[in-house]
Amino acid sequence: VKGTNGSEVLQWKGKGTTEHLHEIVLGRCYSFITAVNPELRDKDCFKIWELFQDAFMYKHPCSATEDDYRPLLDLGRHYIPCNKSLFWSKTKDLVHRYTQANNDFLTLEDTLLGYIADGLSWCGDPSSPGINYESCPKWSECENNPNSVFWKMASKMFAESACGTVQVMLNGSIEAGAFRNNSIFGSVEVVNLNPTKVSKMQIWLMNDIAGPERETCSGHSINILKDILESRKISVTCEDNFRPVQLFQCASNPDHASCKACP
Ligand code: C8R
Repeated sequence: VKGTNGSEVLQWKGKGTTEHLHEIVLGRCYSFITAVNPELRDKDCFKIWELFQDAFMYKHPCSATEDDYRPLLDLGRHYIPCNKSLFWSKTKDLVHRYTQANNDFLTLEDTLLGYIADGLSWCGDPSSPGINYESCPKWSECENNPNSVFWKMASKMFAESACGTVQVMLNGSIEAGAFRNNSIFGSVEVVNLNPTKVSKMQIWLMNDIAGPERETCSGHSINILKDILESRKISVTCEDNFRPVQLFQCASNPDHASCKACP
């Protein structure tokens, strides 16, 4: 495959860099600091784009490192109030429908860097123009690709900054189990919570409204998560199909039995 100036670019199995990445990153950054969280109005969006592109452009997309992203993450980080952090795994749509309507909780995508990068794909290429718009490595091709390294690092930073009571929204309808210790939630966030700052985790275990209900709060993988947290001196509660969240599932499935006021 030829790059825009005719030179050869590497070929991968994942989708390539999002078109108009530069404009999207800048646009999202300005919209975040002006509309979503004006307390951050002094962040330098132009510098954020520069550090973002410095992290991956002209680099081989299988050798991304934490050092590549550190300047970006240092500049992009900001304060997150206690008791608001909401983690998730395999509930991406539902959790964001909920946080968009409820200001009591913040996911990583409700912070500046998560908001900028959500849904985007990017990777570099050693030859000109330094960005591969054709394809990017999947996780199965190489673990240390620019997207994975970014999300792991941003997730670690998000977990480290949590305090008070935190929440996690898990999916009880998936086959692999609601809690998987190889997910980013299981492998990065749980282990980077600071027990001197975080006293409690509330688990919201959501099932797809039409089922299947593969796991409840007494399930095997939930018990593993409870053990890990309790051994770290973080107390745990778990609620099946937390009603305030279930109501968002009901919005798109109002006739289902569990959506009736008096079931
Ligand atoms: N987090 C991780 N990955 C994220 C992300 C995020 O906020 N936002 C996006 N778009 N992604 P999953 P998980 C992308 O298996 O592994 C944080 C990444 O490409 O459902 O447990 C967040 O704070 C990533 O590979 O969940 C949350 O608490 C998948 O989506 C966990 O980590 C992750 O999809 C979720 O990570």
